[in-house]
Amino acid sequence: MRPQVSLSGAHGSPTDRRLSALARHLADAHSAFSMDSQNANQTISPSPTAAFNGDSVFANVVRAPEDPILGVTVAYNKDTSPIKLNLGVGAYRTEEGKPLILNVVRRAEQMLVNDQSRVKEYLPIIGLADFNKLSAKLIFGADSPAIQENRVTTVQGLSGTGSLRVGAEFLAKHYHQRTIYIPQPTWGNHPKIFTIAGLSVKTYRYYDPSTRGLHFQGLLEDLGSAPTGAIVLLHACAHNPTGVDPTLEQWEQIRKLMRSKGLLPFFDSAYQGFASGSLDADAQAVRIFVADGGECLAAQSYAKNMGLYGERVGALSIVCRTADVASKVESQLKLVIRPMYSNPPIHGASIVATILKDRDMFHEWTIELKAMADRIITMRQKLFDALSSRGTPGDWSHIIKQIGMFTFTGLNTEQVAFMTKEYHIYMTSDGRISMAGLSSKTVPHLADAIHAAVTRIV
Ligand code: PLA
Repeated sequence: MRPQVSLSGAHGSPTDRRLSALARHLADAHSAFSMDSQNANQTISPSPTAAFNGDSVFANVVRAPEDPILGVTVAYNKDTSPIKLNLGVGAYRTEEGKPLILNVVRRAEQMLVNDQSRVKEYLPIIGLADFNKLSAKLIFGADSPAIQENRVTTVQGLSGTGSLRVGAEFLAKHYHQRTIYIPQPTWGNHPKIFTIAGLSVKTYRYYDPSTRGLHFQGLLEDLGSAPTGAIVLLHACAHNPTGVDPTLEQWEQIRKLMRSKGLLPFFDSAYQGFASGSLDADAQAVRIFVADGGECLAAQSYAKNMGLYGERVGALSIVCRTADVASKVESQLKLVIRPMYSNPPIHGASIVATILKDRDMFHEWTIELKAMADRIITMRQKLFDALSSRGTPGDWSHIIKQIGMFTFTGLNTEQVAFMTKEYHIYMTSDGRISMAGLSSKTVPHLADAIHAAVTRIV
């Protein structure tokens, strides 16, 4: 029922008119509210009387399992053992086992804080313009013809995950093929991101457990039989979880095959610079696809390579055939973003832009980045040596052959469970360990645990 509102003289003074407008607004709000609550009763509440007799209207909600990766940290945090070790999530730790804030990041933050002219207004829907331009240059190369020809649109995203999600929503809405092929295995969040966005997820063979290397033949066969135009998710470098990347020659073959079938590449670049220590080397795969003039998408994350995990800073670029198409695509990306989170956060993107646009700071970043990559590579060697010296059964050379943040150990679920129970070592149940979470001090403990696991649990 609409409330009775009557104001005499509503057509009189400006005050009366304002009051009259307010009364109309309240009346409308009331009727809208009563409609909402009727709908809610019909569709959501399990019982119309639930709220009155003490039962929760959410009583039917089923408990969800923890996330397979982030849930490892939840379990780790509950463990009170002094020797516990978290090798689950890919988060860089120093030799002292501490999270690292890069010096260049601290410097950039200090500059931002000291700059009194900075404000905290909303960013545009697509984010910080400087950040977007510099991010495209970082991944495609400063001299990329696609950038010079304005064929690239870049929007700021909520780190790698958010950028993938925006790209996926855009494709589900505007691309004619709704099937995306993802590698088997891949980062556990990929299938969820793409499915929830409305794409249909299929897999292509990627990893061969018998060689602990790339299943190149299987990959070519599976992409070769994918329907024309299908989307293909490619890890730009440092494949997660396997640590196995195609060689440049293999990338070239993949590119030829994909272009001949009109498959659309969607690169996930979460580890640029983290794999080899070189930003350019780790972007090679992306760049050979862009160099042929064809189209592709790329999601970038600054979580790992700048250590900005919690700042949630990343970018989505879509390389198009022409500048006109790129600008139309950008207009539609805005329509994806606006109802999702309106516009992205300003702080992390400002840090990145500050570093990328200053030659000295950029140089300092590359040095710190290389130090992180090198420390991870050293940990690979140390773990390999420690297992060799223990005479641990099996071939462990994949530890030094694999690249990036993770080693895909080949340990099975039972062995992982054993290591967690007996040694308080936490890792994902697929046997992936974050090499970035390891230090010289903790290598012997891990090697002991692996040795015990493979000798006791076969
Ligand atoms: N893509 C890949 C391949 C990743 O491994 C990750 C992070 C992301 C995207 C997204 O990262 P971002 O949103 O934080 O930028 N993978 C981590 C963390 C490091 C995670 O699972 O969220 C991992 O441990 O696998």
